[in-house]
Amino acid sequence: MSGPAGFPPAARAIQKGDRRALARTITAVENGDPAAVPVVRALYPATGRIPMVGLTGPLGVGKSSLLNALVGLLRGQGKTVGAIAVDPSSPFSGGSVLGDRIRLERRADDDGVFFRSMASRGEAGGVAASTREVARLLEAAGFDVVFVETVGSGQADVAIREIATTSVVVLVPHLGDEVQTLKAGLFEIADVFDVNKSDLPGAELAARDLTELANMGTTRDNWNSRVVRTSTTTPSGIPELWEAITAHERFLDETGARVAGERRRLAAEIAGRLRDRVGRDVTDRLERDTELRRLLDQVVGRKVDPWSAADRLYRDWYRAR
Ligand SMILES: Nc1nc2c(ncn2[C@@H]2O[C@H](COP(=O)(O)OP(=O)(O)OP(=O)(O)O)[C@@H](O)[C@H]2O)c(=O)[nH]1
Ligand SMILES: [Mg+2]
Repeated sequence: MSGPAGFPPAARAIQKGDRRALARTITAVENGDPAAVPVVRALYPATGRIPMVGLTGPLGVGKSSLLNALVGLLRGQGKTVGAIAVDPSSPFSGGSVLGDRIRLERRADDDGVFFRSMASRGEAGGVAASTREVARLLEAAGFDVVFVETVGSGQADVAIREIATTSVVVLVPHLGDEVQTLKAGLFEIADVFDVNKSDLPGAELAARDLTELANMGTTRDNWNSRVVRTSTTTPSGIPELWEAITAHERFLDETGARVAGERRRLAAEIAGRLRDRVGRDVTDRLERDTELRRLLDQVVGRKVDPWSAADRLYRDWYRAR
């Protein structure tokens, strides 16, 4: 997939708009195929400029329906759109909820749209890493906006925190349980709250509650979270949702928060990559290296505790070099 030292041909093909090269490289990323690495790396300089919009929220609130509606709106404006749907890892996903899920429309004849769903196998960190890489590939392929849909529960929203420039948290009327989810962390990541299914009763009240919550604080960058109401069935509120997203994107540019956010996300990425490597290396050495195997034996035998072992390793093996 890559030339000897130059720019990998697959990377060039992706930048020229070759959708098959794009799809093949995405598959390689998903499979953890090392052949994808030089391609993603070569394209890195061509990334970091477009809106990466996260759509997150509980199962079945209408995230995919909204994504379809937003794609329709943006295509109408002549914008091209890439979208990634990260499959729910919740055990409920195999049940009736999944059966009722909206499939992202294929739009096979439209080159200005590219949908891809990613299986959330493996641990959440792995999904976040490969989702981020796929998002970069989509940007390098020239799409004007990239959406990432995730189920906002547990670890899945880590992907959003690490990727999105604007995060939309989607909820529905009758917030009961969802408000608990908010307290568990979704609230901090929401630049925009969307009360979807606002054709159902209770939407106004839910929006009012959320506005109150949103007014209680600002996000890290001093942005006041916006609250909008949508219905994908009526349909209504879709342009307003997009306007709230672009308002946040403008805010990022006007205040310098875009660069600050990039720094934060990339610092986390570098630390994460290093953590993975060092972790793998230590695990490996603890079994293979004679001296370290002895150390592990002592921990197993309760002669040394794991804290001291880690301290010793850190001091002798990593800090020293
Ligand atoms: N009444 C009403 N139903 C909606 C609306 N938007 C979506 N739905 C329905 O809600 C169900 C779930 O929609 P999806 O778009 O698949 O929701 P999702 O959040 O992507 O679902 P998961 O990906 O499984 O978490 C479907 O039956 C939709 O038809 C809406 O605005 N009003
Ligand atoms: Mg969905």
